[in-house]
Amino acid sequence: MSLHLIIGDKLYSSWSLRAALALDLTGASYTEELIKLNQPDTRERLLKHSPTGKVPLLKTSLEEIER
Ligand SMILES: N[C@@H](CCC(=O)N[C@@H](CS)C(=O)NCC(=O)O)C(=O)O
Repeated sequence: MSLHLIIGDKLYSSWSLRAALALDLTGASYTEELIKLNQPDTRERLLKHSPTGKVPLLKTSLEEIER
């Protein structure tokens, strides 16, 4: 199963940091995509992935998980 984690800056977004840490600890391989927060295009970029416009978002080959 493929795992693609979309996050914001880990320095500002503890939600993103927690998701990345949790995935790292599982040892699973995954790809990571950073969307810089507080930029003019942040909202537009987030909405391309997530209807809530929030990160983190984990896309798997089966489903998408927001937490
Ligand atoms: N998933 C959490 C919140 C996640 C969240 O608030 N993420 C922030 C970054 S920490 C976000 O995506 N903000 C969008 C933005 O800054 O435009 C929840 O639903 O309670």
